[in-house]
Amino acid sequence: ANAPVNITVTGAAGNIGYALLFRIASGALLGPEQRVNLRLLEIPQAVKAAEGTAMELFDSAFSTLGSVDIFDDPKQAFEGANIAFLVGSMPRKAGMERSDLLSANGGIFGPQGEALGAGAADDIKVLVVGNPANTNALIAASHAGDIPASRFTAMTRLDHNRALAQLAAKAGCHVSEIDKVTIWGNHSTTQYPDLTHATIKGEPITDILADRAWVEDDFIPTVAKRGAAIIEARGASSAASAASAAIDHVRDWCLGTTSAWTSAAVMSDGSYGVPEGVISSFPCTAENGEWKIVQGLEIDDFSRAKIDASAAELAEEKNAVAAMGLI
Ligand code: NAX
Repeated sequence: ANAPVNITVTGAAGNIGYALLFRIASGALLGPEQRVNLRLLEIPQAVKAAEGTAMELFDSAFSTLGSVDIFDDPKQAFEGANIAFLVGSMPRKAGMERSDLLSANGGIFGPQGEALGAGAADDIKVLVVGNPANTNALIAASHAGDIPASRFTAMTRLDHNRALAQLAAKAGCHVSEIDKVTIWGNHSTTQYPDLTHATIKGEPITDILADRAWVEDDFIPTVAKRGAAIIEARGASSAASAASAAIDHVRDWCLGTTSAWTSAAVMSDGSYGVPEGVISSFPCTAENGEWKIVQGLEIDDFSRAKIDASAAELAEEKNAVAAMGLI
């Protein structure tokens, strides 16, 4: 058997953590043959709750679970990590100033990036889920020493999956029959869910795209604001679907994508006019443990404006954290 894979999950006692840990431990991430060791990072006040989750993991007697360890110190939690899910953060709360939001997250993701740089394994792969995810990933990457920036990614897979589900409902097809959907830009309401290249059973969706009212006034805002709609309905934010998307992202990254492409927020190399050095969502494939941005897609005027707007927001966030000395 392969050596166990060390997986660190931050925010382990939170809602997403509770859904994510059991899926990782049960083999949903790396398959039924791969043993995983879980390393849970929490703030001191939540360590007791993380211990409760660890008791339940223990009680599940998963054949793929090696060990579970709990930490309140990032240096220890990331020691030897092959994969890191950075879920715990300080998301925006009502009335919060942007500078307060960014500095609180700088205080979390700067030290976590440093700890990753100091102790993670050479093949470390980092997925940032905690919001503002793209900029938190940028902060972590900029503190991580020798770890290539390409190992720091942020999650737009939930937005991608939401887009698949909305299109399948509209077209009356199954999500598995859809390919070539893209989320561009920031994991925020400026994101651009793009159906321009989408196919169903390999065929372009010409009729659906011609229904501009549906695409522009229904599909795009529904996907971009789905997080708020879930909060409104459940009284709590998306947790199981977010955990499932996190699994999809990291599984594809480790084992390779199986569709034409998926959506992942990766370090921009300037592709499609997105400024170099921001972590933006792109159409991506993964092979041999590396994400690649799909090249050569035609971008129409509508898409151009949407991509530019979200990229501008990312550049603004980057400038703000740079001005605060957080990157
Ligand atoms: P919860 O508030 O339930 O859990 C967060 C946990 O993180 C808490 O247990 C807290 O103690 C812990 N934490 C805080 N600071 C920490 C630190 N410095 N080190 C370790 N742990 C720390 O939130 P939950 O619903 O689990 O959501 C987690 C994050 O995911 C939020 O930032 C949320 O905004 C973000 N989301 C991102 C999504 C995406 O698509 N990228 C979608 C879902 C979700 O909204």
